[in-house]
Amino acid sequence: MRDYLCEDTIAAIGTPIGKGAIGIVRISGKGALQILSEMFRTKSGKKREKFESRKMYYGFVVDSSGEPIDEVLAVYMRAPKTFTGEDLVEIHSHGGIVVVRKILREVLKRGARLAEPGEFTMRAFIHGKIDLVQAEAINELINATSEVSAKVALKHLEGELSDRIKLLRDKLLEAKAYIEAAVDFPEEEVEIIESGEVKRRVQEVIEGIEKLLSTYRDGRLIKEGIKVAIVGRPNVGKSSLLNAILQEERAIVTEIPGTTRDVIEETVTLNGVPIRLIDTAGIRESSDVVERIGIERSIRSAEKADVVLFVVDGSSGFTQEDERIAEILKGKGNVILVVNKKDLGLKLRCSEIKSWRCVEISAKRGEGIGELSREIVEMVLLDPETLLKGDDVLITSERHKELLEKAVESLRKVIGSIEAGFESPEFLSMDIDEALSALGEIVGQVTTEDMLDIIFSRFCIGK
Ligand SMILES: Nc1nc2c(ncn2[C@@H]2O[C@H](COP(=O)(O)OP(=O)(O)OP(=O)(O)O)[C@@H](O)[C@H]2O)c(=O)[nH]1
Ligand SMILES: [Mg+2]
Repeated sequence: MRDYLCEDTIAAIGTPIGKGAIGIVRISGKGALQILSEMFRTKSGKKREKFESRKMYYGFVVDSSGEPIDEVLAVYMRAPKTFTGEDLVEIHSHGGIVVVRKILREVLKRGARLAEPGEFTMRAFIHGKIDLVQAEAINELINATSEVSAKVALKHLEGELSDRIKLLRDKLLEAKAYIEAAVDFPEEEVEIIESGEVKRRVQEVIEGIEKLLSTYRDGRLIKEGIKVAIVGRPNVGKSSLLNAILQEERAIVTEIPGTTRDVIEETVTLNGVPIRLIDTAGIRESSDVVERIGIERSIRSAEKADVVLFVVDGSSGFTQEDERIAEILKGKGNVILVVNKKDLGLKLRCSEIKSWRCVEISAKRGEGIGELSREIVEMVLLDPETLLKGDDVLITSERHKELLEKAVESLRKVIGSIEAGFESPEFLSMDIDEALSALGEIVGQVTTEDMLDIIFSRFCIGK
């Protein structure tokens, strides 16, 4: 159970479990220093009376019977100038599962509790070290799979999105002050509301929020990766294309039609942008139950994808089976026709294709893959160059998007009421409060335990 009052001392392993040069156990809370003092011995085997804050100490940690567990470097950081805002201890031991776990076990025996996922970061938030957007950004940064997504997360961590939200909140508070004046001076009420000051400010906030909302599509693509589904009839070279892009033999390739039965997903970075590549079962009429399930999944993948690579075997032209797949993909604006097997000579050329973007490739020889990558990134209108350099703050979280939408909705009501000229200032004020509270929830000025639970349970233990 998470402790929102932060009364107990928490501990966890902060490094990945496995072999490594060093492993780190972190302890946060009132008991951290006491635990370190009990476990730590100097090189000559003596207990240490005093630990200065932010100083590394070399020595040993011992178990309850005084047996050494490992040679370590340990640091104590005094509250409140620490990540969590509490007393924080780190014990750096040799990496590897046995030693680090043993140290953690000893720490727990001495009164610490195993931290829940994200609990260190949650304490940082509760103690006002970071706001909620920054807390979420830490997780985003840890989970970033591409340079661009790491960069966007870092901007959030540095507070750029939080600042933007704060600015919008401040402007709304100004608008609210006008409304409150109208409540306090009823005889001037009409004049105050009609002066346009409230409306102008609310309108500006709506525009600011809408600008942020318009970045969500790019933000989501960057964070989650562009979903690219490879579909087509059997044997056209879909799995070969997956392998060519990944530059490894990930999927089984054979000359037997119907080789791929299930959906295979792999992540790769193309031009700095994360891509989730999805290889699917070849689509055809089939009486085989397993294959039919696979085909249904192929069609579903195509429906859910940001980009669909419709692969055909250019050496045999556009067949009836291809026609049927084209029928399924009709009307979708995100399809790239991939004419494969160029090395065998093509009966179908991209110059004949009007309705789709088209690229000629040889998956077997790895030809045309660069051009195809560019087409994919271009299709979703992401420009990696600008994204990496750009100063724009992008929103990447669905939670933020929903709250921003909620705020805009309330503010539109305010504008509507002012224009209709019949709402009393108290009602206007209530709608502005709703918007303020939605914006407040983004940065964590307004929170509930449930909400924190959902957010922090997505973190790993030890962060
Ligand atoms: N010459 C040539 N052969 C290719 C090319 N791409 C794929 N092939 C061959 O085509 C056959 C089928 O390739 P796969 O990649 O398994 O085709 P698939 O579309 O995944 O097939 P299913 O999984 O059955 O739907 C294999 O024998 C490949 O070696 C290419 O660019 N040129
Ligand atoms: Mg295949």
